[in-house]
Amino acid sequence: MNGLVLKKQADTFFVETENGKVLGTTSRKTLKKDGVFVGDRVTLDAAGAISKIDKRKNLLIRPPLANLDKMLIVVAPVPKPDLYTVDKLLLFCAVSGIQPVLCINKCDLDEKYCKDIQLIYQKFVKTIIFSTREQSVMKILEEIDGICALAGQSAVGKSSIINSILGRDVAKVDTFSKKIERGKQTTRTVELYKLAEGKYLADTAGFSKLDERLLRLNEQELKSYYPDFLPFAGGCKYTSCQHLTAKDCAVCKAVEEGKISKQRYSNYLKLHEVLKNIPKF
Ligand SMILES: Nc1nc2c(ncn2[C@@H]2O[C@H](COP(=O)(O)OP(=O)(O)OP(=O)(O)O)[C@@H](O)[C@H]2O)c(=O)[nH]1
Ligand SMILES: [Mg+2]
Ligand SMILES: [Zn+2]
Repeated sequence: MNGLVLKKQADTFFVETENGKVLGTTSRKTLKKDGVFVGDRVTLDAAGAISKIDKRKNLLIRPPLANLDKMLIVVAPVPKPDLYTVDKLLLFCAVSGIQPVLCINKCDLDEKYCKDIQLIYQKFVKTIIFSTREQSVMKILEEIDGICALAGQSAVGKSSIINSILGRDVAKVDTFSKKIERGKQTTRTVELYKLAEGKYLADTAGFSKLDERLLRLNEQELKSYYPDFLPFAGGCKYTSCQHLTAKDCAVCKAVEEGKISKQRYSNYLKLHEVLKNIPKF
């Protein structure tokens, strides 16, 4: 029998089987316990234990999740958006071949602010605005296909998205914290929720650290992952231009003229500096 691993708790794996039932099971001794991940498509033996893991499309270590098709990057007016994290996540998606969607939540608080964020990103990434307190949260469901994961700062409303779509409280939400500006990291593990047939969404504790794959990136390659820079890059005097100084650089000029977001550009410089200073081996 085939199945999909939805959750791991101590030594138990919760697997959705072909007939839609969820089984709590273990893995056969021949498979290492830490070798089975949420998102794995597996075969169960006659006793119901995991005996084989299908070849993976991809595997993330932090959070531990296999076969990711899409990443939903969540931001909101509160807590104050950290767009450097958003840009790192977009870079991570580009480098890993994962499709990103920018999900701007809590539009009930400040719709204008949400639209301002949308303006920065909508030219090069699919962007939706909604609130988990309104019917508009269902826009998320349209974006989900296969295995998707929620990413973003603590307290932006990732777990609330799952609860609102399912219409019941399955994912833990922080309802008492007054410290919403910082978030309390209420969600600490990865769990895949089935929202509809073929639509799975993982609640995660976020993807805040720079992934190893990003750390291996050469700073000179960085510019090729900025789809908003590309239309202007042809105008730079040198093809090797890394868009660091205004002299002879068409990307810098576009930033000056407001055609590229200043924030995106300053985050690019920040990441460029980080990557440049990491010893490569
Ligand atoms: N006003 C408003 N508040 C919301 C909305 N969605 C979520 N919240 C609130 O935001 C707070 C944080 O929500 P969570 O769903 O726990 O956020 P999270 O992203 O899962 O946070 P972590 O698990 O800590 O990463 C809660 O108090 C929610 O009630 C929304 O659309 N509008
Ligand atoms: Mg959460
Ligand atoms: Zn340039």
